[in-house]
Amino acid sequence: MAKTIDQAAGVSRRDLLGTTAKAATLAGLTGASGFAGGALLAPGAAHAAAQKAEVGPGELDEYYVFFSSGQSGELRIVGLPSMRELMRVPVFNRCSATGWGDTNESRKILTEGLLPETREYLAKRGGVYLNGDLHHPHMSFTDGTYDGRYVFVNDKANSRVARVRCDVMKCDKIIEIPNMEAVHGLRVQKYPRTGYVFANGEDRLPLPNDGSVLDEPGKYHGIFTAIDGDTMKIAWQVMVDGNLDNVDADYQGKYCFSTSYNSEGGVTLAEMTAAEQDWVVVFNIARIEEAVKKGDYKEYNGVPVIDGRKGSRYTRYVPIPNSPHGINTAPDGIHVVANGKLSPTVSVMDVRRFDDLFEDKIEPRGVIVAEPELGLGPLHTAFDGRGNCYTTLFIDSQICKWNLEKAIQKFAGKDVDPIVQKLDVHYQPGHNHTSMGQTKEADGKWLISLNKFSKDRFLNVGPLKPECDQLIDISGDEMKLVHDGPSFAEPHDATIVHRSKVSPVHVWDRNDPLFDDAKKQAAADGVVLEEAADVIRDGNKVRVYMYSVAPAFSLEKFTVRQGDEVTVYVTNIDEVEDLTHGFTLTNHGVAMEVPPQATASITFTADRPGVHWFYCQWFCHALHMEMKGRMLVEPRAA
Ligand code: CUK
Ligand code: CUA
Repeated sequence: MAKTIDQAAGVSRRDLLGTTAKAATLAGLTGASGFAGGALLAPGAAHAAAQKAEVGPGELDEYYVFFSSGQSGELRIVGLPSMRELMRVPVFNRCSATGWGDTNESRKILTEGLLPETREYLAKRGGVYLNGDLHHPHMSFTDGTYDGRYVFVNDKANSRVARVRCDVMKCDKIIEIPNMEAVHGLRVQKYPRTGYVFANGEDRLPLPNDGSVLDEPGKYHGIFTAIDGDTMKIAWQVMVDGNLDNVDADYQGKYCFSTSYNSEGGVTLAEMTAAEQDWVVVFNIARIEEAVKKGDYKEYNGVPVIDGRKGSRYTRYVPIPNSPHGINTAPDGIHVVANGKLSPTVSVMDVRRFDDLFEDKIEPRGVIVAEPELGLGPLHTAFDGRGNCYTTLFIDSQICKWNLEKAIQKFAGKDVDPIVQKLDVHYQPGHNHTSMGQTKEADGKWLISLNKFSKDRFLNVGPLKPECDQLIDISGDEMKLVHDGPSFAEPHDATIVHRSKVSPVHVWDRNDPLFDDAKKQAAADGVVLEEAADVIRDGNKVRVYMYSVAPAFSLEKFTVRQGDEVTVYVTNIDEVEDLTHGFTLTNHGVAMEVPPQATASITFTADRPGVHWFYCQWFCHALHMEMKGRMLVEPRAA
């Protein structure tokens, strides 16, 4: 692929890119920001290369990218290499289009996994959280690669973990994690399968956090959580020292490991960054499972919590220079890169040494096999499957490509330079990702850099700017920037999955468990959802059943009394792909998506006497504008 483009672009473009790379390297050495290097990128070069990433009208992308959206709280699906946004999957946010957060089906998912005290708190706030901070989307694995079942995501804002079904691309489970606050790092077990979903509790808290301990930071703990991805129940937790940041797992199914900052146990910025070294905590999964079996734990909120603080047999603490952030297992299944953040280095651990580490045959630092100095602010590392690593340098605004083998040689004392190339990105990258690069099937074709600042890269839209996600071709010897993509707040992380791994359905299955509650209620009311045009009164509760088929609802009108609690069930009996209907009731804040062969329901109080129209808000037919009906609300007797 790269060959074709090189030929098309000719030698002069290659020379230009060479110049850019050199300038970028210099900029990196002086610690200058990316502006100068960016300006050097010849417009012709960018243009010629961009053709390669273009996916023509009607053509399909080769990869799905599951993008997080940070404080927007949703999951986004983007096609790669086109970088076209294909879908938004609401998870922790309220979605106006789909009714997520308001339909009965979504509210059940949003509330059933909450702790009792959270439910009590939310009773005064509408019953559900409307915000979330979704950082880390990761697909389930079988045998070291993606299996297309689920994408798991975290919510840093309200301490939750959620699961998205990849057959329908909808969230089906959300659980709140007890005993910790701020779920940050999230990754999944790669082998033999997922299995466990690992989630880091970032902020330290007293345990139990019931007010008996307040301003005594010495009594706060970090908590690491393992969730069973099949049942979405918490399997176990481990109490640790320090703040847990990011997490990853090995390809052997034996260990997982978290970067940790604030080994100081401080609560202010100065305290948290005082020490020269923090650590990576390595968790021994077999020993922890054994502890759960033997009962070597304390139970808090129904969860076994194992003591994994320094000195415990369940964990090891590997010293790493100041405040490591990202942690990434290489596709070779052997090496794990912890990224320095406040240190210009990354630390490479060899997982084959972890057995010795746990048997105390080597010192904790004995697992380190390389520690190359890459530049300022290393945050996350991606891999191409050919022995190269790509590390984001937040402060330098660059991606540093470096060779793993050379870094190991250098650490052993050989005079080699592991750095291959530095490429300016725009600006301040956080995560970066390679195609299939977090699996043993890394294919080394594409890299995306998720940049926190866009500054001057797009038309100015006012003080709040989009982020800038850049697509980089890594198939050749040199990294080449081919595309800038603006994105709204704030993709932190992404998972690039080859399309052969995922096969979503086209229409819903009428037997889907999502519709079970509606079916049960309908059966109790003697109603068949697919043929329904019924209004069932049950005291002051009214259940309205209708189906939709383009361009009409089965009910042209229904009548209720002021003050009734009304539940509307709509079943879309159209079988045609993409023929989604909706149900919006004007002046009631009621709206929901009803895709083909699905049932959706929503409950509200009919407190406004008079005539209110409901309509289909998904443009479904030439007579879509006429797809509507009336709710007649009889005034309360005086
Ligand atoms: S963290 Cu955001 S840049 Cu939450 Cu994955 Cu590193
Ligand atoms: Cu149905 Cu528009």
